[in-house]
Amino acid sequence: MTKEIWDASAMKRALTRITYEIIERNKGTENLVLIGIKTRGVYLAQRIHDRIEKLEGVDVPLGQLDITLYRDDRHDASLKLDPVVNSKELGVEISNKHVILVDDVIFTGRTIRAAMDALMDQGRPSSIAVAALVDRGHRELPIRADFVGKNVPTSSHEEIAVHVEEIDNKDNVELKPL
Ligand code: 3GP
Ligand code: 5GP
Ligand code: MG
Repeated sequence: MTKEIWDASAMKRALTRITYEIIERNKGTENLVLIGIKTRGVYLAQRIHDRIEKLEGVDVPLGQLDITLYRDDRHDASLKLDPVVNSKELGVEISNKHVILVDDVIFTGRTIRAAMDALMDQGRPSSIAVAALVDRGHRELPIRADFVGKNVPTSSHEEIAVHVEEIDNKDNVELKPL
């Protein structure tokens, strides 16, 4: 059975809170760069960008990373999904910047690891932090999110559906059986 965890207004509030937290922790917006991870992370990063612009009047550089999952059939016992970086084209300069990676869901941490590799191939950021709308647990690497909308403990038979207006014609977060 699908359960709605957040409706559109709760999701908007969480993004607003995350935006304030980012500005507070960075002591402003200096040297800040937002990088959204495709697909939905890009739209969430855009929203954080727009909120920063409203609050601080600053147009923070906004880039994106194309990381998708593919089924790793090299070890078929697991048949797990592994992230691949499809394009390292970020669209922004990251050297000496405080980079915030934005994704909809953080799960095993492998996507963030791939994203960090891609970033560090292209420059030397002063720092990298992670913002995720939902942390569903099950980390397989020593990686954490610095800014979290909500921690949602999930089983391996469940997944989180994050819907965004831009793609899904609605904003909400649901917990669904696989
Ligand atoms: P999204 O980023 O556009 O939301 O990251 C690749 C896509 O895989 C994501 O798209 C996400 O929606 C989808 N996905 C959904 N459920 C899972 C899951 O349980 N594990 C993984 N690895 N990806 C999932
Ligand atoms: P990772 O396991 O690498 O942390 O997550 C892999 C990718 O799949 C990330 O982009 C993450 O956003 C997405 N993902 C993992 N689990 C879920 C989930 O339950 N729902 C959604 N929508 N995306 C997920
Ligand atoms: Mg994602």
